[in-house]
Amino acid sequence: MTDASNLIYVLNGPNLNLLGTREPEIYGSDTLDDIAGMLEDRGRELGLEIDLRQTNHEGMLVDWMHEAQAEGARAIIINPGAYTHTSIALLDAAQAIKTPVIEVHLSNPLKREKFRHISYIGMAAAKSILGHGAKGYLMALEAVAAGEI
Ligand code: CA2
Repeated sequence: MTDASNLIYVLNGPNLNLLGTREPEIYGSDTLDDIAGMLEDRGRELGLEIDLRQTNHEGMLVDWMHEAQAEGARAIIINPGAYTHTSIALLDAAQAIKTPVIEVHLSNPLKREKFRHISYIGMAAAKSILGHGAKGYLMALEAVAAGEI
């Protein structure tokens, strides 16, 4: 059996495949591939393996969260995109698994439209990192490495 205790799932929700192509003033200009590269570089230094994925489908995120637990992953870093603000299914998934979940957002939804102020998954997240752009993903990784999560 492979040792997954150093495996980090980095899950990304709808439209984040288009990151870097528009609204750089809100989301920055890094693409998801850039973010994957940064995490893999830092992960190598920290002895953590990164499995970064993106989907536009809510149920796929739920399936991947279950998979992370089944595989024995150390943590899930997740930017659920707009599902953050709508998905009780993601909240239930985070509550149903023991794998710790860190919520990351490039922008700070609390400083944006009111409909972005609620985060369902945030209610079950061990930590939420908002408004630090791509660096927020690295901050999440550092928190795992530091044993904070
Ligand atoms: O700030 C974040 O990371 C968000 O999760 C991004 C979501 C938004 O609905 C949340 O409120 C906050 C939107 C993702 C859209 O992704 C794109 C970004 C740039 C270019 C194209 C798509």
